Amino acid sequence: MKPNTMAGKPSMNQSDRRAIIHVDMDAFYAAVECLDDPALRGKPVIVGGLGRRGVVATASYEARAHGVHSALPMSRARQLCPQAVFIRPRLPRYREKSAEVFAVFNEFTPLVEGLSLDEAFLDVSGSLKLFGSQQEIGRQIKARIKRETGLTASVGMASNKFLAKLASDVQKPDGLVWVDPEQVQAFLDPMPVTRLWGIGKKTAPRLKALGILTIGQLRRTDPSVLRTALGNRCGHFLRLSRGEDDRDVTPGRPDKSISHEVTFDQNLQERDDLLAELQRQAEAVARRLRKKGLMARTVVVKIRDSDFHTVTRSSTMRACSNSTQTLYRMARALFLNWRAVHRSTPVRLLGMGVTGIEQSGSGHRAGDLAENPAEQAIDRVLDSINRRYGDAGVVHGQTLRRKKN
Ligand code: DCP
Ligand code: MG
Repeated sequence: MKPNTMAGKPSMNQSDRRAIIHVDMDAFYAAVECLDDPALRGKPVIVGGLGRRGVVATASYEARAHGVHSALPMSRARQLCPQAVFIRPRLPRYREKSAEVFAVFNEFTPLVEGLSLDEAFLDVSGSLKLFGSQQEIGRQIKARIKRETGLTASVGMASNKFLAKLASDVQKPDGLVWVDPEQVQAFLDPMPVTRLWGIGKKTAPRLKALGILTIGQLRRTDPSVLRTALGNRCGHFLRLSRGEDDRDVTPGRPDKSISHEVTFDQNLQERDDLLAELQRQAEAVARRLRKKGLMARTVVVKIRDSDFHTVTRSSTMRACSNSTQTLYRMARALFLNWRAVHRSTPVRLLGMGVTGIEQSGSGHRAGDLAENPAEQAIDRVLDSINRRYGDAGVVHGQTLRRKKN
């Protein structure tokens, strides 16, 4: 990499100079099936539950050409692509291949944060002297994955997690994309605002009403105008739109706990605003659990007030869950308990997460246990829409729900 100064604004630490790589395997389950049965190669292959209420876990790119994608009901997939080969998931085999992929990662750096069986962030800042440039490392990782496992990966390389993850996606499948630190703005500006984590069903239309469709347009908008649409998270989105993201690569974290939190630009006091944020976080946490085929038993809420007092409250359920509404109801009760004794205390930071994480027996179908089937169906539909149109594109209608109650 050229020794250069960053195009973007300097941030609080030296995060801009880090070398972060995001790797995501292509059509992972389907690719493993094609590897193990060469007769499947080049054909539409659909992996998922084959029962009456089964859903698609993934589809080969040949099947995607017919509109088949993850989380689609299997009955619909059969209509769209009847000629496909339909296969029940073999999770133990995918775990085996996943371990081979992660073994490659570990040859390049100990700083590997696995997000799911087929996806990880790597911080290779400390590996540059040994292996050459970040681009050289990305190329080598991709080549070694192909050689060791017979599978293709898409690799994104950048100075932080946010940019690296976008980069791995832009040329999928078999992609290899480096975001030049001098070209961050050119890379981000044409992308739709929904690529910014947290821009969803409620915020995207508000931005559209202001004529803001792309990240570039958002970045160039006067913050005081932007605040009318984005409220308290305005600063967060502006930082992302400039390509700034200080999050560290945290090895080994995800399977012990999954959480989300946000520090507000200005302290929040309104009960409904706080609950809406909590709902958003429950949505993100539950979706991540479902994507990884996991369930959790304990819900944790974290609250920091305007005096910097931080409390965490947790509650453990009798059964595990990965349902958005179940996790939200738990988090809501914990938060309202706190609020009952802190009536008008302004909140500076709010977060929710889960611990006590277990594999869900069915792999990727939510709710082995006593969950409400209607809520499971909603989760499935939202997962499917969000997977097609970008994360956090659609969320549960907190406002509607409130009125109904
Ligand atoms: N998966 C699942 N159910 C989902 C989403 C994913 O069972 N709703 C499983 C099957 C996927 C694997 O997780 O193969 C990895 O998920 P990805 O989102 O990375 O999707 P793919 O790897 O299949 O495709 P690609 O990354 O090429 O888009
Ligand atoms: Mg993948």
